Amino acid sequence: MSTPMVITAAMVGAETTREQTPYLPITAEEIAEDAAKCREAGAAMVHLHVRTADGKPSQDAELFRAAIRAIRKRTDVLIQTSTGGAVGMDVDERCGALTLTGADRPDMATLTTGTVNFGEEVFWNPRPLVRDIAKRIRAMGLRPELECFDVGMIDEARYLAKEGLVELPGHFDFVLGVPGALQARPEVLDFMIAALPEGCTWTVAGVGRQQLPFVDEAAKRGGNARVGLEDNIYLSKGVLAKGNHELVAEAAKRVRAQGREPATPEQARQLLRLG
Ligand code: KMH
Ligand code: ZN
Repeated sequence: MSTPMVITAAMVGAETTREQTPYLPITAEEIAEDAAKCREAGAAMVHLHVRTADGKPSQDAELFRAAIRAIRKRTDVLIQTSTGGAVGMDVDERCGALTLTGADRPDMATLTTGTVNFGEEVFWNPRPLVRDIAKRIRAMGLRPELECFDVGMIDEARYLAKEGLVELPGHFDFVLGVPGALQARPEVLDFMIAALPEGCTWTVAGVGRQQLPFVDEAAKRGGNARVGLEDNIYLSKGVLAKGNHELVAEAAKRVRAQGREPATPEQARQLLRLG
């Protein structure tokens, strides 16, 4: 039997707007309703950003708390909160979700291990800032998803492990296709996988039109995939996805076509060593 495949739904993000798609969830209730549908469609985890009532990207702890509570009221999907936020946010703002404790604590948090061009802007992650976020994640007893927008960020994770700030083997997310960064091509994915430390697991998040094709690429290679409105708003050319769940349903179809099954949250917890 092949390993179940973890589908993560990156539901909100910081860049997608309601002008681009009316199906972007913004309020806690909208996020929770779509998250429950994502779980039914095959997602084991959601990657979470939050927004203010007027749709602006935010990392506010209370907005995260409301979204996490609403999601957990409806579904058992795992919740991975963003520490990336939006470009230009400072470290305390980015780490809003890392102040949540008890029943509101997320299951996982992202950790981007280096700086990268991000369209016309820069997603700023110098070593001292990455160390700071890594320490906060570790202090909460969480394991990070090591988000890598380029291959050097994998080596940087090794460096952080030497400093004792992250544990290896760990779980990586390759974000491929951000304008100005590493693009989504199959040979790039092979190179990223080959660069991983022994025993690590990985997810690939293809941005834009490469999102769904990279579910196939991940399934073929024994990896995991991320889909969702953070990275792509189209189900097919010119057809908007009517919510994250439609992208998850399409991903699950592709996973099964490759002879694998979408993982449950419990299986994902085991596979990603979340304890
Ligand atoms: N919005 C991007 C600048 C993360 O969630 O950790 C960064 C991002 C990464 O989305
Ligand atoms: Zn994100």
